[in-house]
Amino acid sequence: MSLPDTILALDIGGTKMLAALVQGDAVLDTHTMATPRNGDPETWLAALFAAIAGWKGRYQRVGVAVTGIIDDGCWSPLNRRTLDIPDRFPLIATVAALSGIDQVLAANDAQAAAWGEYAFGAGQLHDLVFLTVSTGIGGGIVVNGRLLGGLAGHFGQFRSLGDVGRTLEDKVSGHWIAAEAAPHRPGATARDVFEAAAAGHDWADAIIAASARQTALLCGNIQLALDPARIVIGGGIGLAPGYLESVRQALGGLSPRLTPQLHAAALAERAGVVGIADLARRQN
Ligand code: BMX
Repeated sequence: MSLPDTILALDIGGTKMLAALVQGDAVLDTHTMATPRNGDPETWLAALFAAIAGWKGRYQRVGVAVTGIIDDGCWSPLNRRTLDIPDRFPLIATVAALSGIDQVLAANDAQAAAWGEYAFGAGQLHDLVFLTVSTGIGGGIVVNGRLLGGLAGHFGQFRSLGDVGRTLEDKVSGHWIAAEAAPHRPGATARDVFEAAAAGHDWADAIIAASARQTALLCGNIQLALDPARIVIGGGIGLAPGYLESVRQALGGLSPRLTPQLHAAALAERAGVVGIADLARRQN
């Protein structure tokens, strides 16, 4: 018999879609699919629900964390290079129809992960800023025990003068790392670049170091803006071997008072599903 607080949690990022059955911080079952880079989110979601059809009856609520922003139950992209979805896709209505459940909560993926890390992971109930360095760069902010919603935490969308049409994440993220690698190794993914760096290729080292310097600068600026007790770093790039250490090294010149306390995300790639499940559970 299923317990009343089993939540179906979905985390839809720019690279993969993760479905999980979650109780508290325990992940009971998972299913992963690559996020299609084109087409209609309705088709992707239908495919995901077909793959987990056997879970029907095991969950009573649904939480959906997505790359992009949610307004009035609708999902829109901020940066189409991270994921090219239509504006104002009716996410909550679509998931309610596919799941047959009307209690559906949707939120930004990094905000959901920030809550997961705060409640169950590296935050240990300390106020924090969570930063995911993944396909894009996302973030979430917990202040006085409250998760900020709306645009809050979208650090990847920061811009600099002179960068016409480009955002910070276009110079740091997995998407950027793969693009920088193309002249050296056509078709290489961000993961291939980390493997090449581990195998001693200087070009790969240089790309990762450039990304880590930008992330360090961002963390220093976040500290000045919000002075969080911790900055928790997650995402496929953020948690890749050696990355966090490179960010710490790049922060080396700062005075101790200005230096952020960096922690690796403890829930790793489960942070989004654990976080959105807890937020869905708390919803009346
Ligand atoms: C982008 C933006 C954020 C998201 C972040 C990380 C889009 C589609 N997404 O900044 O909402 O949190 O990427 O997303 O505009 P991920 O897919 O890399 O996890």
